[in-house]
Amino acid sequence: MKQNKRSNCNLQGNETNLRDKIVISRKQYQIQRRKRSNKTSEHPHAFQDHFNKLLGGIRFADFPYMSIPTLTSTFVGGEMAIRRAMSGRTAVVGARSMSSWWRSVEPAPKDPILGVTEAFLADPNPDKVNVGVGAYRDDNGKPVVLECVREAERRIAGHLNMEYLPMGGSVKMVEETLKLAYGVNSELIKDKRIAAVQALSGTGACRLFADFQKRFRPDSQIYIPVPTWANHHNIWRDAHVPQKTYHYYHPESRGLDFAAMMDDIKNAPNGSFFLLHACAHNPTGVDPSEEQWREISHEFKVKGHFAFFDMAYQGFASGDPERDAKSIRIFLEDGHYFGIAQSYAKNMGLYGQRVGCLSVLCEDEKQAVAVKSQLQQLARPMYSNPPVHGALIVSTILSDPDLKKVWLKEVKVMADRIIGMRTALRGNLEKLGSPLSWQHITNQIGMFCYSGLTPEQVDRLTNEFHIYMTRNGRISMAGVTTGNVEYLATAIHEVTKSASTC
Ligand code: PLA
Repeated sequence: MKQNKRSNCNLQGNETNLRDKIVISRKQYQIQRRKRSNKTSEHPHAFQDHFNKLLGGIRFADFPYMSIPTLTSTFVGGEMAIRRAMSGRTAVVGARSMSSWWRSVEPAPKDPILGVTEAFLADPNPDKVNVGVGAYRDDNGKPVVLECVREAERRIAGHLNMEYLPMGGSVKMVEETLKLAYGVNSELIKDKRIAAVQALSGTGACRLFADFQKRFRPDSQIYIPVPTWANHHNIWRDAHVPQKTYHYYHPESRGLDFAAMMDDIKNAPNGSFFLLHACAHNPTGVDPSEEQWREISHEFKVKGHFAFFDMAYQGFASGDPERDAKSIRIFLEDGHYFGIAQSYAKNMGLYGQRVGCLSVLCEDEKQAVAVKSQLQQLARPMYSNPPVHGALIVSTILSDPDLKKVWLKEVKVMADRIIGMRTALRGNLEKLGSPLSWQHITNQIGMFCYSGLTPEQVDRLTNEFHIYMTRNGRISMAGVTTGNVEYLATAIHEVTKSASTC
């Protein structure tokens, strides 16, 4: 009963009335109290409980730490403020109200990518195949720890103290990371024109940038390609940056819709923010050619747009991190100011270590110092400073030329295995006599194949063949092995053979 009362109460009251009510109520309460004998032992929340009757069931016993002005402004601030206030009260609220705290919380929808992993893990079938999340597997389907990482761990072992890193993370790791994106001999790095901080992998770098964008360009929006990595939408939504989209994929040709993309770039208001995938576009596996990147860069210059590169797969497209940085180098040549999110999840296999970097190219050192300090200030109340272990692994590998060589070789092995699996998957489908064209499997690059399978076909693959992938038809090629490629091809053939196109 009490719970219903609370949830029904109208909190959007008139501020003056409410304040008056509270003040009057306090006076009445004090008078009543004085009348009582000193012997009366009062419940510590008696004063706040007195308010309950006044304000339709809100239990002020829940807010004993609040002064009257705070109480007033909180409750006239609307339901959101109430929720905030209540969520901070976990420790002192009596058990009697606890069941009502989260009554209005509905289960969140399943994540379209990580939800697939959950469903896969719950399936007891021994033949199940997971080509959902983009996590690299060896040809036996096992997760891989790179040899360079193992060696770095051996070197670190016993030498690591557990002190906090600075708010901006490991300076050494950040420096090495910038070299990968901007070039080993970049003048910009030497001139200290890049504001850069260690980030919680690629996701954290994107989010930090989105928050930075909101804080310093509060009226801006972000242009996001169609389609894109699903989490991009969540990231900019939660940073309260309005989203627009731009054309990217052309379903009929299974390639880039370059003309429509260029139109969208031209038609966007001057000085717009654009999210670009630096290489190995997720989910389509379709990247602009070098020539197209040059045209994009030129148009960005004309329009004064800001490019934010998400570079989650450097090395995974071609097998060479240098080549995969081509888009960025083209923008550098053209003198842009841009931002980059970098991640070591995929190219160093450090998924769970959450190590990455956010960088923002600035006009001069002074500006870079200011921007970096603001990025740190954004990080401080969120997670204070980033974790140390993954950063140390990265800096150990990249600052030792021999170990770096081992890494480069291993990246190439991973990319090549994926390229080999593309050929095998296409070959198997053709061998089965599929009437459809599967050329796009080998044309696309990076971790994913945007197969063209419909959500219904994907559902059949899951329900009938225990093959798990995202419902947009994205296949993580990193999960395909010589052991399961035939099974995968047979199942795909089975669900597509009567379709005119896939
Ligand atoms: N940006 C893009 C384009 C990505 O595809 C991913 C990961 C990230 C950023 C973030 O990676 P990180 O935070 O781990 O560095 N995408 C994965 C995993 C591999 C995921 O969804 O989180 C995917 O399966 O799409």
